[in-house]
Amino acid sequence: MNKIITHNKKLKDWVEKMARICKPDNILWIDGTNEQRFLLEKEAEDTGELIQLDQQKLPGCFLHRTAIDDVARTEHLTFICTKKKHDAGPNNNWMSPSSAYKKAGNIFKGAMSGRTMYVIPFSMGPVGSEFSKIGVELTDSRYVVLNMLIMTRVGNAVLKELDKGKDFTKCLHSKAELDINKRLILHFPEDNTIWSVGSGYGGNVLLGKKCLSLRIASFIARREHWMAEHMLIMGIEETNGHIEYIAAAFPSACGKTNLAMLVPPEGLKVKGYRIWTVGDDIAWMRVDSDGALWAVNPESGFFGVAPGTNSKSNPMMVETIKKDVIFTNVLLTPDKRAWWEGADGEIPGEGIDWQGRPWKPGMRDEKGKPVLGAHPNSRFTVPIKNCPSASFRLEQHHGVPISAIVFGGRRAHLAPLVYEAFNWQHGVFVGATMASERTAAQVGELGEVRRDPMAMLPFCGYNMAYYFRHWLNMGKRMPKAPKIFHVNWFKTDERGEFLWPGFTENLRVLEWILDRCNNKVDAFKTPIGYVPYPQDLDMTGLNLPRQALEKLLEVKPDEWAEELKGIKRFFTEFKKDLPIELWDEYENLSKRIKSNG
Ligand code: OXD
Ligand code: MN
Repeated sequence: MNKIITHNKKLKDWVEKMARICKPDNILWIDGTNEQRFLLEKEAEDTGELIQLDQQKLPGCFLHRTAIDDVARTEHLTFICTKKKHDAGPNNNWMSPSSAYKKAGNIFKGAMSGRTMYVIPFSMGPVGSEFSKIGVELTDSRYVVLNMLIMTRVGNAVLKELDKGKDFTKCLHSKAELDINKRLILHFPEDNTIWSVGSGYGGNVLLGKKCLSLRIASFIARREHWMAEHMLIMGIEETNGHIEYIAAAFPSACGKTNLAMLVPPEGLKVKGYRIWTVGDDIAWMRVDSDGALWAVNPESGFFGVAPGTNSKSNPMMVETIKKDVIFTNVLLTPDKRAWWEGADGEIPGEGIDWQGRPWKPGMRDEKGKPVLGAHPNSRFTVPIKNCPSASFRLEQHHGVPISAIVFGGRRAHLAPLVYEAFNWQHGVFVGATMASERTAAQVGELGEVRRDPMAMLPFCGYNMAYYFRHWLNMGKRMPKAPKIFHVNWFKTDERGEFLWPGFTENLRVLEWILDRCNNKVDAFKTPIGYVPYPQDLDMTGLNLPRQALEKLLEVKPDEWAEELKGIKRFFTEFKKDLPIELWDEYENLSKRIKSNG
């Protein structure tokens, strides 16, 4: 054991107890220093866990490859382990804590023998802030340590907080044999504990992220009256220096990261907007003494999807990932750079693919399908501070005040480009009924609607009916609640072409949202909420036919009547637990649609 010793007896006892189960050869406390990081990077290179990339062009950058059956979050192996099954709800897989500890305990037994157990004390949120929570992750993976150093605030400052007696989330991870049949991602919210075994994929093993900051945090947040949400946070600054912040929730693959660091479109350049990125994935929000909702991003890094990242989709990210990056499962070029499908520039003539095999463009597998250089879920991990638009308020203990909450989904029809909820309760209904249509990129029936309330379906650490109740209660605690909106960047015409150009142009919609928050524009009342008058969206420099805009803003009662059936089916799953207010909102929407139909 190296010399960092905490005075927190509970922590010391727990580390010793876990070491007795996992039987590592050594224990190393991670102190957050660069010296220790360099040593670990060197060791990881020696073992082949990391490949160093061209240090002239990509300083501080490395490549890692996971096992080929360990490339994404494994939701079917992810469990919420509460004493009562009912508390996990119909939205989660459930296992009783006793059988979960027993089952995983058997896999953890001796799993770290021949390896070092790293002890990573980390803070989610600025160290010492009222918003923040501390975790300690024990892991036998250097890759996890090096990623946690990017994604969270790690080291002695955190131990000092623990010395004050602060509680912490006990996070235990072992790669074990990286065997999918012995892989479990277990959450014990009642014990403030996470056990993850048998995986090396980021979303399953960087336990500060989805596991702590969403599943465990959502459970704690309900008890402590705050909110842990799957949301980006961004600021929009006007030329007079005034900044308004929004938080937005979209299901995976709907462009959250791109929106969080949007570059204003050419046509709006004269307005001098500047975007500030606070976070791209998770928001922790509290009611502050001013009665408004304030948000921090608990993370300090991005864990972004590589494919499709380029100067058009996300120019800020292209700048961000030029140094200090750990790439996972991308293509390695002969000149030691990282490449992925949809990257800028020319397609490399050859390379080593994400599975470590020689690769050339145009290769096909035995079924005739193109062989990809990078896995579709290949990732990069990079510090937020590398991002040119990183907010100067990232370390602010109270975060940023939120003017608007934006929900969104991928709908070819139905949902207009943007609409505003009538009030908080109606906004909760809008979030609770969020849905996306399956795209060709996913297995299953094309166009099938998948409900993903508040984009939290895979991340809510308890029964979602209680989560909806919590949202309703939070509205009552806020004299200055943010307004709630819904956007849909993905509406298509009869030929299936997108009607809205998206990306940078989305700022035009955010502009309207903020105008509504500041009572600057009127809106058109429809059965589903307030929709913009076409003239209130600034279209300067955008060649969008008037007809397309009308289609984008259209609300069709017959489509909504169909949607109501899906909503009813979904709500019914929660039986009598579903807050009555949401059924009231359902009835009200139904009546409004009938009287408009
Ligand atoms: C993510 C996700 O990785 O939502 O952020 O799946
Ligand atoms: Mn996410």
